Amino acid sequence: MDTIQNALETIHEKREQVQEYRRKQLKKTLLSDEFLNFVEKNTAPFDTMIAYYRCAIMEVETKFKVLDEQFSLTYDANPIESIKSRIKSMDSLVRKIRDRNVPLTVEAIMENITDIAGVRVICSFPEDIYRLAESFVKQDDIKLLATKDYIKNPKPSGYRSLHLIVEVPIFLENEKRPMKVEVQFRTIAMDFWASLDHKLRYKKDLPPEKQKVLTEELCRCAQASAALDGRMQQIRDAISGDDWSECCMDAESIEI
Ligand code: 0O2
Repeated sequence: MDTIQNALETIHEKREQVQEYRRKQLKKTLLSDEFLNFVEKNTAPFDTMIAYYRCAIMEVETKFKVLDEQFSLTYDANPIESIKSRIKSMDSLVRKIRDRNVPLTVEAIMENITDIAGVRVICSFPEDIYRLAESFVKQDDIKLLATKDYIKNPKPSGYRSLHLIVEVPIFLENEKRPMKVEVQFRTIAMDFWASLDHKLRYKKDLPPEKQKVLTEELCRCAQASAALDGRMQQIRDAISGDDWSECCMDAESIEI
């Protein structure tokens, strides 16, 4: 009996330590007292929500792994270079909740914040992005909620990526639950650019003039990198097809 009692006490102590660690971690971030109170009062539903988003990420990742396998059989090449997934950070989540005046309830957060679960699919070639995206949204358990095509319409910063907001079901013990996931498709070059741009955005202590010069230079890099993506696509098309003349002509006309 004593052994069981000791074990229970140890579990209780460990749980307290975990809660304390969690409180400290949360306080290190930008979170307001209001949000901290909300998370503390809703620990179980909040954790459940995050676990459901993790499941949704697993579902979506699996779908892309399956498509990658099938494409490699059909086209003799894997279109996906890598898949990176993330649950939105607390700071970023709180910023969005505040910016959009989302009520502090788990239901309202799940309804209004569509990128808590994010899956980034990195491809070598722009055409593969559209082919994959089309096959993905055609699946009968995927509901497409929104599309933002920053490849055809890049952001002023130069950001390029195809964003899809989808709903995907997760299958739990007694229910099927639709979960929102943001899928970002990028080429390797777009991803390389976005990670450098991200570094610049988070470098808050740069003098404004330097920030401006680097932002402009990054914008030029985005154009050069898009041109390079186009040329690489043409070379790939030429390798797999007969008509290579257009590839060489266009390549000369693109300045990097
Ligand atoms: P994090 O760290 O990923 O959480 P929506 O979410 O669609 O309702 P929002 O936030 O305006 O509305 O969406 P947007 O601008 O279409 O896409 C948001 C995400 O795209 C960002 O996530 C980035 O991951 C990426 N993104 C958009 N614009 C840029 C850009 O100019 N540079 C870089 N590097 N990434 C960009 P979050 O929410 O900012 O952050």
